[in-house]
Amino acid sequence: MFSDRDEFKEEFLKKLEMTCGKSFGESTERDHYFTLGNMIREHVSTEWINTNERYRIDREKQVYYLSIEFLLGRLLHHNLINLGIEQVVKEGLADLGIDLNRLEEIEADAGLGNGGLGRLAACFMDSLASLNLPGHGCGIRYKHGLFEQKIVDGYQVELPEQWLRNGHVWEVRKADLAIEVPFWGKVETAEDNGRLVFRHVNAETISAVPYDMPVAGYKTDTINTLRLWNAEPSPYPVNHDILKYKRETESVSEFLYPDDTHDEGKILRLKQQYFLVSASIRSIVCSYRKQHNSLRDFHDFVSIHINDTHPVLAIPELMRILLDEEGMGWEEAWDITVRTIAYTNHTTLSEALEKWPIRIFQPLLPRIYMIVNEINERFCSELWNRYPGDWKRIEDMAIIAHDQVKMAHLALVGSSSVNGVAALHTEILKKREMNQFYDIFPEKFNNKTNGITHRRWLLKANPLLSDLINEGIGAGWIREPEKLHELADFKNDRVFLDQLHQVKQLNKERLAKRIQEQQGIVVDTSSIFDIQVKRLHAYKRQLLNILHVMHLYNRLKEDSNFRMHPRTFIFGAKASPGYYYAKKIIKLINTVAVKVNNDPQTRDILKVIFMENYRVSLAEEIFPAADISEQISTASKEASGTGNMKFMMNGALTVGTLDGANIEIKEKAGDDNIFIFGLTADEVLSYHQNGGYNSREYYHHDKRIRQVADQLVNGFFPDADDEFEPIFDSLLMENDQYFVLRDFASYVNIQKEAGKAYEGREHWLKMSLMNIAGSGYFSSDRTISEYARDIWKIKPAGVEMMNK
Ligand code: HBZ
Repeated sequence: MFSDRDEFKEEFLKKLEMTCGKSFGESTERDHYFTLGNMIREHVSTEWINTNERYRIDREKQVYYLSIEFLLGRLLHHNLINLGIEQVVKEGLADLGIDLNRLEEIEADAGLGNGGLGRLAACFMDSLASLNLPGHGCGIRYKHGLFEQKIVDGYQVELPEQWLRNGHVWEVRKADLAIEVPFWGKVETAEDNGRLVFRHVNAETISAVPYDMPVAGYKTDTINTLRLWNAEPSPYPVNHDILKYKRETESVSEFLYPDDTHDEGKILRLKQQYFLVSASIRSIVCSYRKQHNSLRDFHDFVSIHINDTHPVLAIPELMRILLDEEGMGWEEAWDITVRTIAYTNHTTLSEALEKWPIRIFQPLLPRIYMIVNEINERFCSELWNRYPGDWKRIEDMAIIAHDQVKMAHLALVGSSSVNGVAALHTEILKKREMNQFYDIFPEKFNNKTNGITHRRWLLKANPLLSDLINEGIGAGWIREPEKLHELADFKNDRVFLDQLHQVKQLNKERLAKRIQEQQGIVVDTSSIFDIQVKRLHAYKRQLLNILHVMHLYNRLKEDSNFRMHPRTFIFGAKASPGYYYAKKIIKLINTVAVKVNNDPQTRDILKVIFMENYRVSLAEEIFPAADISEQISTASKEASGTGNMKFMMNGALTVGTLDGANIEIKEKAGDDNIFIFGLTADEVLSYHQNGGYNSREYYHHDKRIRQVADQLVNGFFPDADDEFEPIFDSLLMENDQYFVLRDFASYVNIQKEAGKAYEGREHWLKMSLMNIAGSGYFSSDRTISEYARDIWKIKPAGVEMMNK
């Protein structure tokens, strides 16, 4: 690429003049950002082409990861690191008086996702390329990513997000590869040589235009592709109201659905899903056909992974191609389809299980509906043979029942692998949620505990800690994250622990500076930074956290002997715009913040900060600054969590329930290096089964609970009126579905223990170090290696690793 900084500078200045038409003297920071971005993308294009050529010639099996969300964040710095040119570029720019960090701030986050599921897809892209695996992403190029959150008078206000406003340097539009996706119309059946043929006629088509982004692996030659589809009017419209047609067409890739684990059931959502699936599968098949004469061995060369059920129409779409275009018989087509598709489940919350009314599905996707119907009929007849007379079971398991298409059932039947995202989650799928399917397809079920890319979440986000680790154990952990284990050797090394402390302090100062700039609030960096950042959802129990803060406030006000180490409670969370209860919790957190932060008696000890517009780039500043990581979901409800891993890797100690991947974090960090509290998943599930929990008992018997619950409604917050009544009611009138009051006492105790532990500084640092040392397992490189070995059966391509 650039052999030295002088070569870089020369090229940069030349490129700046060419792309911006300005002299260096006249140019702005934005010009610098775009020049640099374009330069890098052009530089990778040779390797990008080579990678594709290699894949074509070697005919190695390819995997395609279909996801309705890719939560990428910023790409400039990440790409510089992976391409191994960060240093040269940084120094070259510095010579020109340009600060790379400032250029980085210009880039808008690509926020094409809501939370965990979308960010996981982005981490997977990085690991696939870094492990030289032939794996590509397929998604939608939403014009507006997840809404921008403003907090106005304590309330969340949503603004449309505009990441494409200034263009996007990383993408390449490939208009010649556009695919026409048909909707509506009807299916005509005819006979051809004794065979039925189906034709979808009078359809309204939408053009899917691919925008490709290069995905560069860490210091390797592999450049994979993330293909995002843009919806545009077709050149062959049938609808004569052109303006209406254009508007309707473009709306398909206009907005990301801002619901996290709620099924909105909108027709546009189903359109988006088929749009993604049809364009992706057809482009996969198209490139496959260039190398193979028939699709008979498709499954030996292609694996298609569906990220939750949103892309599940990949199953009938592949069937359609094999049946209608390739002329295969049902059995053969079905065998190939099932062997090609693998499915990951990300949640057991029933409200997130996608179901589509037939009255929407059938007219929108007439041929696909016919195929789903046939899949259902064949499946039900197999069930009938297996469980003769057991109507109830067949009704429960059917893909189509009660006038609805159940997308999870389609995924379970039409794929060869079904995985959960943490050990506990997979067990719950097998034993409970999907038990009936596990009975008949036990071989399909497997666990793949989630991971995060340590290159973004440690190497990039926390350069100070990365340098310290390099000094201690060398840089081998960047390629082999399990090597972080070697840090355990330093657990009694005072000098090393002291340096670890200094790194944490500097990261806390960086975050404190941002808080002061944005909110004008000064936070004490010697206080404990206790952080909960994630989507706002009742099961994640931000409410438990803020009720605990209210309790501490009460103690400080009422008991002059009460002592605690000063704490800064930091929250970051977006609530789905239609999720009334979640928005109430945001208002509550902000209301508590105003009260606590302005009380001269408490404000030096307690601070509450709500950070606006939580997103990937902000997360990168938050994780490195945390002392305590809040992972306090009701046990059994959080499938895995991945924020928990990001905190751990940056040396924060977890206060958490035995839920999702917290259980595995405990194993890897060691039982003594984590603060566990609350009901277990079995206890929660048995409460659900047998009744038995009565939240009012806890209210009546624990005066700490009574006090904080009453404060929601008794005028404690002077301007709140009846604002928080719905929260009070959820706890006491609706019997506290998420066991907030049940776990309250246990939470208060563990928090007290954590606070005390923090004061034993050396021991705390040792615990923190053991968390970092145990975090290598949670690299998405490990996760992806397991998917590659067990599910996709793909091998790394033989390429040169850069020796940098
Ligand atoms: O996926 C999250 C889980 O809540 C989290 O525990 C896990 O770590 C993460 C990655 O595996 N889930 C989501 O972000 N979203 C959904 O699960 C979802 C499922 C169906 C929907 C909408 C959202 O219709």
